[in-house]
Amino acid sequence: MVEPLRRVSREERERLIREAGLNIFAVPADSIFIDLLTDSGTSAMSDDQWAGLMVGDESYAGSRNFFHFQLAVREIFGYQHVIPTHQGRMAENLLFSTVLKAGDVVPNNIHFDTTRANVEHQGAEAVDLVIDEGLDPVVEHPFKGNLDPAKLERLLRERGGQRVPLVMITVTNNSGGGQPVSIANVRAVREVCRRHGVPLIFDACRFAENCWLVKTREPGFERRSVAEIAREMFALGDGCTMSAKKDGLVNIGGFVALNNGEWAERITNLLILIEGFPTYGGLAGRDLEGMARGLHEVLNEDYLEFRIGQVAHLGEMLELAGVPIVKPVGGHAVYLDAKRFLPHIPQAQFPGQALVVALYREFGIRSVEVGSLMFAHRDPQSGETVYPRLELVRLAIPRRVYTTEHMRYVAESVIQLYRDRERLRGLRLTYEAPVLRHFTARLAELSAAEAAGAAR
Ligand code: P70
Repeated sequence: MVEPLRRVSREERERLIREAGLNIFAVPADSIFIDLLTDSGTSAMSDDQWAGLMVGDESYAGSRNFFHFQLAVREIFGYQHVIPTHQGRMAENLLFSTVLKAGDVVPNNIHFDTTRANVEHQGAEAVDLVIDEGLDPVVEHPFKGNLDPAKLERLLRERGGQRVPLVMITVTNNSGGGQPVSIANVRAVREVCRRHGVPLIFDACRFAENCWLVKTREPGFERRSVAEIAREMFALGDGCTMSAKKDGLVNIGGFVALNNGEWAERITNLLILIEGFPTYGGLAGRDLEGMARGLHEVLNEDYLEFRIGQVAHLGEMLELAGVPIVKPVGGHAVYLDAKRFLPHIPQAQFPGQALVVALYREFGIRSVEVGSLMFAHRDPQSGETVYPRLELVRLAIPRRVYTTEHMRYVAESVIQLYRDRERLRGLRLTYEAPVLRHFTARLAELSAAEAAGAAR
């Protein structure tokens, strides 16, 4: 199947982004030339997955596709209890509303936006404990997604009064640049968790990409298959949440998988209340079949080599031209370092979002900000705005969709924008929602005088 791409004139793009309140989420998708907003739900399904849709069994209870799906998850992840959901944030919501209480603490390498929001929605605190290298866009380290075991040990000791019902590790670490976590690190974190009696749960969205990077970067794993590496990794934990819209290679789907039968039972009861019967969990039977097949396909090493290679190639083209990016390039995306790209725009003026707007307006490319618009928040004690260390713009590559030629167009566009960077101006918010504001925020461009005044 081929999909036409539409070229939209610069005037039309200028009008559309203005009408969208400078929020790229509000621009209609058919007015976008190359869409790198997300790798989530945007992958192309294979012939085998499409064939699987044709054998969808839409029985309310006990659909055969559920059993295929359950078997695939048990084989790949090794967890006994498999609970389907319509996407990742529902898996998070079900898990957190079952096991968290107000005042609890949840450590993670870096929580992604929906994960943090779902933890905070329960009145609990989301704490990011990535290694220091993971917060530095320039330093080279093969596993910048690693969770710092010493920071975890300290937290578990010092927060004696507060409950830590689980520790999470996000593979790969999306908010930190799609960076992988090593098996050695998972072992070290596992050991700290074991000593303190705390379960370890993976956010497994991009597990196959993480395991491929283990195979190619971690000594001792060169000859192991990605499937074996995945089994080894998940055996070190007690369960996972998953958005199958990433490494499940489907357009919709997710799950919670656990070894703890008591948690699984409570989650299943909540699932029936808000999502659906336990053998479909908010999905159609055919969607479960697509996931069952996608979870196996994603472990194909020819595919992974091409996939990770395509992302790396985009990174190399940008780096050769001196464009500041997060190094090394991780799994699913190249991240532009907006702080170094636009040093004349202070973080309070959303340099990342200014870059996102310009990439669309000038070249029809959609990217997403992972910086102050997504993560800045007011400190409840001091009332001051706390800015994230990283101010990034993510160019996420959908799986099995774009060619090298498309990547070349993206690279040439970003390089041209980098040459013209001094023309870009900062932004200010005109509307923000109380949670996950980046999805619906509206912004305006500062005038030259306003920008100079605000920067002073
Ligand atoms: C993305 C999407 C989703 C996600 C994730 C991790 C590590 C859980 C989820 C939730 C979200 C997004 C961001 C910007 C633009 C569009 C979409 N990540 N954990 O692209 O899963 O979306 O299925 O509820 O990355 O990274 P779900």
